Amino acid sequence: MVLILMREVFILSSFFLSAFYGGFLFYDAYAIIFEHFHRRVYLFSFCLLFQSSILAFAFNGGYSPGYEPFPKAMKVKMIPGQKEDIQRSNSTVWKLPFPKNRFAKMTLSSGEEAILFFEYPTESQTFSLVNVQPFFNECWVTELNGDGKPDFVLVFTGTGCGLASEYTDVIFALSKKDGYVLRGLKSMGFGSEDIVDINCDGKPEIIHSELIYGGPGKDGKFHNYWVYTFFNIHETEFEKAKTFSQEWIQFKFRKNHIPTNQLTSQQKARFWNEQHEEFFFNIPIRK
Ligand SMILES: [Ca+2]
Ligand SMILES: [Ca+2]
Repeated sequence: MVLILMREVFILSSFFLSAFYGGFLFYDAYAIIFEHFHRRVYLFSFCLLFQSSILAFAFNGGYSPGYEPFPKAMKVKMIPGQKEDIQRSNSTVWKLPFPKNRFAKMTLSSGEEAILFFEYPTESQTFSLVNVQPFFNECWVTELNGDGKPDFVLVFTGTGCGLASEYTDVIFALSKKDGYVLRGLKSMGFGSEDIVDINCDGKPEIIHSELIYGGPGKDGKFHNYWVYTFFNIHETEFEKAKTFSQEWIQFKFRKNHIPTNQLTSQQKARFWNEQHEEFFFNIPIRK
């Protein structure tokens, strides 16, 4: 009886720890072990427990450029903001420069409700950030819709370890004649390398990434894939880029930019439909 109880506790705690530390980093390896040992749950649990211990100190970020489908795409000018150091405050403030000694300011106040106060020299707007990742970690000024008025990109990250640390909520403040429109994009490991001009036509492409778990591929093994979808911005709207189709790149724990030939288009469509989450989220204006 005690043994059975210990076994159950062991299995449950392994799964729990694994989930906590973003255990799917080694999902690919597990799938192979799992199949090989005919679904022996002890071994599977042990692997989860083992990697959980390692992942307690796991890396954060930095893998994404290694899988970008167009590593030589033309860079878009992205000017980073400066984070203001505010002691003993629940606000994060980014100051963003652009020509003629002017600046924009983004202030995130988090309390019971996270509020984004957005200040451009002659305009200001307040938005309520409901269910957005908690850490306001990066901010850039750039030009995305070609109207000559600066646009802003704000990156919010979460708390997990391993791959779970790569979930980002990206807020785009897109210029219009009077004020700005905010658009929210959910992506993984979003960084300045995800805004590039792939076809060199002067219009930036926004690269969205998502991790999709594949079933058995052409080689009969299970693999995971980084799936990239491309968007252009027309005025204040995201539109799927017409020139580029979606790219699937196998996750190999080392640099890889080559689209996979492991999956058929039917398999891709199936895995995508089963797992894909919404691209966008709403950011309500606060009255
Ligand atoms: Ca603009
Ligand atoms: Ca382009």
